[in-house]
Amino acid sequence: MLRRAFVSGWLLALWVLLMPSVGISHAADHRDAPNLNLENGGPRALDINDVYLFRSPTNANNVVMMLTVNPLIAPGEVVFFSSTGSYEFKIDNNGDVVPDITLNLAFTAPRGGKQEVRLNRIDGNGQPVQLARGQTGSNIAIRGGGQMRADVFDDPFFFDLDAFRGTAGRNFNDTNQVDFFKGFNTSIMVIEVPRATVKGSTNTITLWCRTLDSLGRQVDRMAIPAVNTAFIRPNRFIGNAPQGQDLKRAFNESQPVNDRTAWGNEVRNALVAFGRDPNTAAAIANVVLPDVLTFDVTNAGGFLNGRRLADDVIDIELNLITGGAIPTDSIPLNDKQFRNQFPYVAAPH
Ligand SMILES: [Ca+2]
Ligand SMILES: [Ca+2]
Ligand SMILES: [Ca+2]
Ligand SMILES: [Ca+2]
Repeated sequence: MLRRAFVSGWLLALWVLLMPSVGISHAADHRDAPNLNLENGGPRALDINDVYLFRSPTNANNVVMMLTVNPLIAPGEVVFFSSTGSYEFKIDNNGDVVPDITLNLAFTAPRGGKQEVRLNRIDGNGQPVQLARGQTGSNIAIRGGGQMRADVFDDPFFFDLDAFRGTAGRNFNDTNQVDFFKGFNTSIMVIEVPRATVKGSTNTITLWCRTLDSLGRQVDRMAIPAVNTAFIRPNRFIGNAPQGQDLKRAFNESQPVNDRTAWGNEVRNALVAFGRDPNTAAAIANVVLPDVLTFDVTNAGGFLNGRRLADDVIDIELNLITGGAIPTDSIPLNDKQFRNQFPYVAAPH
């Protein structure tokens, strides 16, 4: 316990040292970069929180993919998907981390509280093929099998963020466990399709998601929880002025295929700063880079095999980063029970 207290205090001291005082909520990927920060006037609807990928519990031949955006929606707050940008699931199915299938979702401006959504599939650099079209808030059939839905739901992510940051007088050793995301909603795109429509000659695929602005520029990307938030150095600020290169933004605008070359040093250095020896740091860096979810479409297990809704990814990553010194944030599950059928996520608060 003494060791845990020491490491925790040391980790928190490091964290406080690294944190810019701009009120960013570092989490799975919620508000990960200043240009996505609502307080700075950033595009909240293009800020990715989380990506999920798992075998359908109701049909073993189906794969479920989810992308959550719009962090920290309060109950009753009316929030929409971007109608100027778009959302993409990038699937690699031949092991080179270069996407072979893109599933693109685009939304119209809201009318009467609803948006029209179109799902297009793009194979390689080919032409888009429309797979689905319908309204937010309804299940929409997908051509070739499966269904999709886009709506506001309970945020499925759970984490004692204040204890991690050492904010609100909290730490991992106190007796007050609080899920920072309890009671908050988020905007979610849920897609369930037959695995045969996304896999290649083997059963392994990788997935990452990205958001694009109105000019088609990549704004945010995410797959493994907390890679950008935990390992990439934040901006340093003098007053409100950012100093030097915005590494978190650069990470978001880069491609996973280049991750080990571009970000390997950054992640290894962060792990050494967290107290890991260089060899262990290098091994862990090769687990979290490239930042894609790797998934056997026949395997019902969870993270690091894809990511299921209930997987305690924070505990798994705390163990990985601290070598077991901090085994848990003591938040074992979401504040709402997940559904056992499509769309699997819980109704909004
Ligand atoms: Ca994000
Ligand atoms: Ca590929
Ligand atoms: Ca929740
Ligand atoms: Ca936990």
